[in-house]
Amino acid sequence: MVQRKKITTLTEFIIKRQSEYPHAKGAMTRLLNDIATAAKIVNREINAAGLVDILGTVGKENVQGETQKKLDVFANEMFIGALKGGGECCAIASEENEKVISFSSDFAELGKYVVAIDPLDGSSNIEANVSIGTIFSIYRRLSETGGGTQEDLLQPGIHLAAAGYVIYGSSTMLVYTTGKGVNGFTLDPSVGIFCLSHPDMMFPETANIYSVNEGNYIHFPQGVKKYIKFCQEHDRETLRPYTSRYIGSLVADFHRNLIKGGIFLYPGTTKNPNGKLRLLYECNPIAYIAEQAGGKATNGEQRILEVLPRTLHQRAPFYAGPRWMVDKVEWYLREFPDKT
Ligand code: AHM
Ligand code: MG
Repeated sequence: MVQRKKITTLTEFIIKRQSEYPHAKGAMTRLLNDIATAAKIVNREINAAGLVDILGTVGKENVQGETQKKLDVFANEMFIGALKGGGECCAIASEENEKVISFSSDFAELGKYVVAIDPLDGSSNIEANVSIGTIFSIYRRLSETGGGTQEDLLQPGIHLAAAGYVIYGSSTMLVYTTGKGVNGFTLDPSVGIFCLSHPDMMFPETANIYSVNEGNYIHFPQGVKKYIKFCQEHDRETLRPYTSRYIGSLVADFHRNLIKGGIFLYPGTTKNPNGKLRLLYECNPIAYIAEQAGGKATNGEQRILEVLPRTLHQRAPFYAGPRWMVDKVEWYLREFPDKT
């Protein structure tokens, strides 16, 4: 008889984790479930994206007479709706919205969490059928009553209660941490259930990938230029030259590097000293996962999770990967500072 391994679903897993906290009332469990449910609906729409041209173009009516929405707008509305309806969250900051969306309720007590979300990161890749993702961060609110505020969301990453991402790739995965390791769940599309497929994810000990948009090389800080040259040098013992891999979709690039071993770099440039990625929606959650997987994330000078956010959409240079690789970039940045 063929022995099958017992499948652990995402819901089973988070409930089991909740039981490790004697005073937990299940709010985080419900919140993560709300995110997973919205992710499944977004996943369905992404999978159908290639049919949009046949069924009706974006902005026009489709065959059912419904107006087609751009996928990033759809994803944003889906996550906001799920979190609002779920009741465990009192405010959301989304990369798609300028201001905090604060929830109010006349009849129910508002949830004790706030969520920062990039509903569809890398969405410019959709038309090329390239992997994209959702990135989320969960904090406990600081305010005591009413709807959540901007201050609730401007907390440094060290105060994260949970963070994760969903990758819509060759298969769809949800990867998350609540500060006790990183676990990955693959969606079984036939039944619509996330199943534990990657328990206790850690960066592998050996790593030889570097991921950076080298088209910007000329504008990079000296230290990064030197580090890239270091990656390209020949040295058998340290597996150099490293392999260069860059998708241009943060979740996909980071996820590959987590599985195969590699560093992700999005440096500041002469034109944009803070780089491109957003501290709240992209850097902090990925940094939390990187650290929980035995790695490290920095802006080149400071641990990402210790940066105090001042505005919702602020950007930060970002380097994340195995600890020893990030240490090396930091060393180059220190040794080869830019002349001011
Ligand atoms: P977005 O939030 O507008 O989708 O941009 C973020 C994306 C990241 O997923 C990715 O790492 C980066 O932009 C790629 O930028 P670039 O095209 O400059 O290399
Ligand atoms: Mg983004």
